[in-house]
Amino acid sequence: MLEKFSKWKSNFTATEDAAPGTELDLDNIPKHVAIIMDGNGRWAKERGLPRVAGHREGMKVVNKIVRTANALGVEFLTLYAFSTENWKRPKTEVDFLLRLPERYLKSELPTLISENVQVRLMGQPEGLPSYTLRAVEEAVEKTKHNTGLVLNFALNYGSRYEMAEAMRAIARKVKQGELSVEEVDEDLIGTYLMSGAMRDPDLLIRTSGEIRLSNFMLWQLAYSEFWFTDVLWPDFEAAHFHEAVSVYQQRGRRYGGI
Ligand code: V07
Repeated sequence: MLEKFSKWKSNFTATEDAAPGTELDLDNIPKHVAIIMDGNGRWAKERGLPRVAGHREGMKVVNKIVRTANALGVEFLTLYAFSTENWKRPKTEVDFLLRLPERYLKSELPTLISENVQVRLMGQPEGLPSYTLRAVEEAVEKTKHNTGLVLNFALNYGSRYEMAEAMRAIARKVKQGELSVEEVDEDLIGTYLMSGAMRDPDLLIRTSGEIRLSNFMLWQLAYSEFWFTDVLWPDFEAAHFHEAVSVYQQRGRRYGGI
């Protein structure tokens, strides 16, 4: 089924509709999309605003993209919200960032619930302030039976740490005789990662022109398509998401089955 994207088009503003003629194959939507939401600080700097103003604006975009992904039928959306490296930033910025989950959920949790979204957390809970954890855990709890889009927030997440933790857990099992060395294969390692039973991302999006992974889902992104854009995260629109999906589908059509 190749369907012109007119059904949702009417909901978009002129600026959002910046990819004219984008046709999306609704039978080939990437099931898991992961996003590195970069460029909030630069967006603010360009406007003479404090960095935190960019983060606040970026939070509004999260909302928009959750809606877009859900409408397209994406099953998993993983958002890199706070990395283990982000602790190096000025304390005022870190404090502001770690208040955002609470702020976001205060206004959006009822909508997420009514839209059948399931919230999940990926990262080290230890080290996060109690107000951050409390807010996210409440959202996880209240949406755990929802069957729609899985909205997976990477918070205090680092991929190498995640892999080291998995190795330690596996080594412990082997040492205790609960697991044989031969049983340690790629599938088993995958289940020990924080992404657990989630399928690997089909598509990675990174905004703001940086072409690197920055310790994000190194294992899980082994076979994913990557799409990079210079657009800063606060300027990211539904049309950019559509463009990424469109590029993903073209790549699939070109190389699939060869
Ligand atoms: C954060 C806004 C998006 C751009 C990237 C950095 C700033 C939403 C959340 C969030 C996290 C967990 C949750 C609900 C919402 C968030 C942080 C930063 C730390 F359950 N946006 N956002 N968390 N930014």
